[in-house]
Amino acid sequence: MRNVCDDFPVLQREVSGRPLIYLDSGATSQKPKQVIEAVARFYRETNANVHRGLYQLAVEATELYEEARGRVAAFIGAHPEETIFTRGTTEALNLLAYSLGEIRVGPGDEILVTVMEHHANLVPWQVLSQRKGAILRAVGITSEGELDLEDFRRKLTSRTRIVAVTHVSNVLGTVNPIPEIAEMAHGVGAVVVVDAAQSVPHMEVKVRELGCDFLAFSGHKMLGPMGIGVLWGRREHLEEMPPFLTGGEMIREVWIDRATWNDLPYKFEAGTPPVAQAVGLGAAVDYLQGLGMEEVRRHEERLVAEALEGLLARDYVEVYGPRDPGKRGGVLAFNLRGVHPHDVATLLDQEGIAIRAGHHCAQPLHRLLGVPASCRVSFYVYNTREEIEAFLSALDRVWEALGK
Ligand code: C6P
Repeated sequence: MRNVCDDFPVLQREVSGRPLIYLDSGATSQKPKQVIEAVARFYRETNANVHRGLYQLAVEATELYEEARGRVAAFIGAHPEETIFTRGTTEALNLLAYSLGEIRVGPGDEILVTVMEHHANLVPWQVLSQRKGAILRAVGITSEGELDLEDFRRKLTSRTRIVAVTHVSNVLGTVNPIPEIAEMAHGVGAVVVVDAAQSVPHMEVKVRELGCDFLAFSGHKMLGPMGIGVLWGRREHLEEMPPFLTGGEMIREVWIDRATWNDLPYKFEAGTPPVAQAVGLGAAVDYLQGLGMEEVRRHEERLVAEALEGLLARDYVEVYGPRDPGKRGGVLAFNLRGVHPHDVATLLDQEGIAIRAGHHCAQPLHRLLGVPASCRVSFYVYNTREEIEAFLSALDRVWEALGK
C-alpha cells in the first residue's frame, strides 16, 4: 500500500521528543486531512439543521447528510433505509437491547453472547435479561483463543432469541465465523446481532454475506470523526421494533396524548443528528475505498504477522489469541512476564510509542485468561514495518529495565 502517513497531520507531531508511533487504532483511529477538511468545510460552508429548513442552506446540509448515509450503506452492501446513524457502536447496541429486546425477549428466553465480548455488547444484554427475566449465557473460547463452536452448539437452544457476537475481538484479535454462527442461530429462530466495531474499519464487510440481522460499528475507528456510528438492521425487524429515543424528527404525527412514527431510518434518529460527523464519515469511507479494503486488510495482515513473529520470539512475552495472522484482525494483546501492563505502556510512551494497557473493556475475558489486564498494540493503514521494529526493540529495553 502507498505510504499514507503524510495524509495524517497528528502523525507529524512528536511525543516525548520522538516522532509519534501510534499503535492504538483499536481505541480510535487517526484522521486524514480529507476527513478533517470535510468536517471543517461543512461548518464553513453548509452548516444548518437537516430535514427541517426550506431554505437553500438547509437543503444542502440535508443532501450532504443523506449522501453520507448512501456512501456508508454502499460500503457495507446495505440499503440506506436500513442504515441508521447513531453516536457509535455502544449506542447502536443499547438501541437494540432496548428496542429489539422489547419485542423479542420474554421471561425464560435466552440470550447468547460470548466471553470475548466488549462490555458494549454484554452489559446492555445483562440489563435486558434482568428487565425481562431472561437468561444470559456466554460461549467460551478454545485454548487457541478462537470461539468454541462446540460450546456454541451446546448453548444454542430453542429458547435462544438473540445471539450477540463480536465479529473481531478487540483483545484476542480473533475473527469469528459469522456466516456459520448466523446459519446455526437462524436454525433455532434466533436473531443475530454482530458487533463490527473492530472489523468494518479493517476488512471488506458486506452484511448480506455475513448473513446477520444487525450490524453495529463506530465511525471514529475507521478514520471518521467521534460521535458517529451506524446500526444496520434488516427492514422487517426495524419496522417491527419500537423507537429507542423519542422526540423531534422521529415522528410522523403528534397529538397531546400520542404520536405515530416516521419511516425508516428516521424512526430511530430522534433529535438533531450528528450531521458534520456523518459528512466526515462519508469522507472516511471514500478514503478507505480509495485505498481498497482488500489492500487495507493485506497491509494489516503483514504488520500483524511481523509483530506476532517478533513477540512470539521473545520468551518473556505471553501473547493472547490465535497464532495464525490470517485468523486475526489488526489487534495484538500480550503481557511481559511479571510486569504490570501500565508500566510497559508508560515506558513505551517515553519513547513516543502509544499502546493501550488495561482490560480494554473486556473484563470477563481477562478473568478467563487469568490476568487483570494486558498490553495491546493495534494497527491501521498508516503503520509501517519500521514502526513494528521500533516497537519490538523498545519492548526489549522495557524488559531490561523492569523484567529481569
Ligand atoms: N473498543 C478499544 O480500545 P464505541 O466506544 O461505542 O465507539 O465502541 C465500543 C466498542 C464495541 N465493541 C468493540 C469490539 C470495541 O472494540 C469497542 C471499542 C475500544 O478496544 C475502546 S474500549
